[in-house]
Amino acid sequence: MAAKTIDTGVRTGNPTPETACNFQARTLNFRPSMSDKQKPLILTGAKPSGELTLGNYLGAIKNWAVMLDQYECFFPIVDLHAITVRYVPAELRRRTYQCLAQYIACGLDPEKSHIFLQSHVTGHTELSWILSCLTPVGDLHRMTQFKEKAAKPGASVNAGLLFYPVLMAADILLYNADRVPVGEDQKQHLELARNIAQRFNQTYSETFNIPEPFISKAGARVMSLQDPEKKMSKSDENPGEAILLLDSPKEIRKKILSAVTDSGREVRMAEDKPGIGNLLNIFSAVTDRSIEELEKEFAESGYGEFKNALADALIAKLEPFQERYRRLIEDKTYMHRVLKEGTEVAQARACKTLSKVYRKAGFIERLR
Ligand code: AQP
Repeated sequence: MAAKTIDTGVRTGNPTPETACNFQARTLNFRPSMSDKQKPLILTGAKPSGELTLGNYLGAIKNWAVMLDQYECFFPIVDLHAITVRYVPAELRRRTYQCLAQYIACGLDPEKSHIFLQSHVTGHTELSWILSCLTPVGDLHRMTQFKEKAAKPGASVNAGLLFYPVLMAADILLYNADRVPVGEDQKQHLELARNIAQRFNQTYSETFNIPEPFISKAGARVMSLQDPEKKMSKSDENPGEAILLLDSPKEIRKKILSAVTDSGREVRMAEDKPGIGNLLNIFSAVTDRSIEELEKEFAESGYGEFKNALADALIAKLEPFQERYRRLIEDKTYMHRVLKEGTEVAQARACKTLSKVYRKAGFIERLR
């Protein structure tokens, strides 16, 4: 096979080539602990393309926070993904810090996980290029998120928007993640990442784990408050569509009370009740109570009483989070330390994978 004839033989004892990458790994002297070595690795992140929403929290971050003991956790803030749409540089910087403080305030403990910025680790974009050469453009054109974003009025349909899922595949494969916890909206991208990994393994020989999606049932897809057929997003244009994690109690109540509901007045899950169904899902995910229990409790209430109770639950849930956030966002020194430590571990692992990938793909090792 081609891969065998072009293999440079590093595995048989050749000295490791000097690269910017492995230089850093050596200087930082990273050694994973025994317990970390034995744990499966998860990797997942959010992009600082706007303020984090309740959808990001319930569909993703809340579930990551309970995985800290069971997995070795890599939580990048995927800032390079945030520039596929028009953006303001100063806003990106502000939102990146906000996202970091919100990760920690949501319970992603930096002592038990590796939190870093995608743009701080050499390897994401390099691997993405190699993977893009194995990805049919037709596969990318089929991605729902691309189609939706490209169809928005005034959208700039740049190559980055199309190649976004390849960069996402690189984010995952660079760390050889075993599992990727995401909301349901990212399932298609993850499937593509699996296909790309398989294609690389078949073309060059076994290199990547095939990552498994991990989609929690509760909150898997939080829908827009104004259009329950569409998911809640950071980039929603109408502020009434999404609850932001930093919304004030007044804003939260106003958004919930004006959320679209359906005809009738019964609070129950039904095909013809997508608006109430979405609010019930949110209520259930926020309070960890079952839908049946909530349906029973609000069987005699109208929508108004139900919505007010949901607003109360959300405000109570977000209050301690917001207090932690306010303390963290003021402490840049602490945030920089978290990023530095996370980057060191991530970079060491990324370098290892990248040098293996280059070798397998037939590149000559960089010389010392
Ligand atoms: N509405 C949602 N319901 C459940 N999960 C969601 N996620 C996002 N929206 C929902 C999950 O949040 C994680 C981080 O998402 P991301 O920032 O990487 O990108 P995204 O999915 O594109 O999020 P947004 O909010 O829709 O951003 P924009 O508007 O900028 O595109 C992911 O695990 C995602 O599944």
